[in-house]
Amino acid sequence: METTLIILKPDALQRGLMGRIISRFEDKGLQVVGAKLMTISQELAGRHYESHEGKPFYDGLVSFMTSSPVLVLALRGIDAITISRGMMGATFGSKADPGTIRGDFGVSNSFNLIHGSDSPEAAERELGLFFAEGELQEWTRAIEGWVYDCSGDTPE
Ligand code: IDP
Ligand code: MG
Repeated sequence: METTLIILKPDALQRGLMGRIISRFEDKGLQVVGAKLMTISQELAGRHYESHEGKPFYDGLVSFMTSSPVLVLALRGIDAITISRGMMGATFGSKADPGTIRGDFGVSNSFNLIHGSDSPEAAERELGLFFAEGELQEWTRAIEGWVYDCSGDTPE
């Protein structure tokens, strides 16, 4: 099982899209193991996006991400990182395919609704930035045995 860090960005909250976006992940079968409504500080935005420092869009990105509250989620599942990146769609709303979150809900290239970790290393680092020890909930869903085939040694 993999856990990934998702952020519903300020535009998703301002536009009232939180529930519809979370529903997509729940419908798919990913498990919510962490959730936090917060306003990101400049310092945290800088650490989260440190690999983009110096790029032309960096200042605008930090200012956008700190401008109003976000919903931070930790989602768990087999291949949760790749699955959720696929569900998010391409970075730019104008290019993202229909059927994806960015493709269905937005047209902007900078207000693109959602962040998702892009590798296991990034997920570990980003989960550590947003969730303290013990904040992720280890829980078994009542539906687990119907989301995955659990008849063998590992869920499939
Ligand atoms: P990703 O979010 O799809 O992983 P990244 O390339 O990692 O995309 O960029 C991080 C974020 O920076 C994007 O989600 C978007 O909000 C913003 N961004 C990236 N490129 C541009 C750009 O060319 N103009 C404006 N914002 C950008
Ligand atoms: Mg990225």
